[in-house]
Amino acid sequence: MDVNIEELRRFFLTKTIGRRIEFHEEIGSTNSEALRLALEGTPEGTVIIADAQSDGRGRLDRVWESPPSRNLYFSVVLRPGIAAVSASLVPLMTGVAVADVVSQYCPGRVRLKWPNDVLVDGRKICGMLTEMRTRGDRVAFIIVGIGVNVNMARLDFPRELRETATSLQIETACELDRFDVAARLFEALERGYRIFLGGGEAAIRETWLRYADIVGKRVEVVFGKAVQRGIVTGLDASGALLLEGEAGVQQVLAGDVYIERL
Ligand code: BT5
Repeated sequence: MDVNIEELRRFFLTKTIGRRIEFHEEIGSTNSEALRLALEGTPEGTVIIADAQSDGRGRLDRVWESPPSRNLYFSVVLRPGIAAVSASLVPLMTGVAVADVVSQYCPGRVRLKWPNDVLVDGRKICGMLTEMRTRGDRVAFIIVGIGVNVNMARLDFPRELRETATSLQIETACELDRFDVAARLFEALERGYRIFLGGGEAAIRETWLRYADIVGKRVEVVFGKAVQRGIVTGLDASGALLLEGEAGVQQVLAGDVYIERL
């Protein structure tokens, strides 16, 4: 794919996100490259974007399918200069930003699934991987990695994902310009990040919960061999999911959430 980075830059109207952009035809993982550059001191807002990833990463060593010419794979370096304990809302802020953009294409059909999948009518269209490094008790930097399926056709997905994954093209029946989608994502992220830094955590949690539509539902959360069950009552200040179960209210910090069908 022939991408002129200067032309690309004209798409983006943001001040911070994308102030430095590195484009790669193919890379292992944009998150790993962003991590490397962040350790070298690259400024906040640096974006690593790739046409394809040979080692696209999900959580817990899972694979993110990242074929060329179809989708968006990018990672953003953030340096919020805050205490590490305050950083846990960054993934939720990112989820809200992506859900807002996907909603521009699929209004009313977008849901967030804790911790951070974006679904359209129940199918996964985007995954996010947030990685943080600390210095003492402060955040040194956060890498926010985002993969959005833009122009994937159903048959482009491996067989095992065809029922569970989707793309903007499948949902809208239109081929989209990936960089136009990226520009919208950068703007939404910049807006969300400003709200986060300005103390808007409560608004982020509230919007996240609206997209998740999960409060009051009975869920099962699986993390390795551990299973937690209960009814979702909300998110605590740190963004942990709160479950009311037999043993009272428990905090869920990690895992995959399944809504129990009654
Ligand atoms: C995620 O993990 O959803 C995080 C994915 C983050 C990907 C971005 S791309 C840019 C940046 N660079 C990286 O290396 N990563 C980030 P998780 O919740 O663990 O979900 C992974 C699961 O989603 C897999 O096990 C599959 O079931 C499914 N999956 C894999 N590829 C998919 C795709 N393209 N679309 C939808 N589902 C997919």
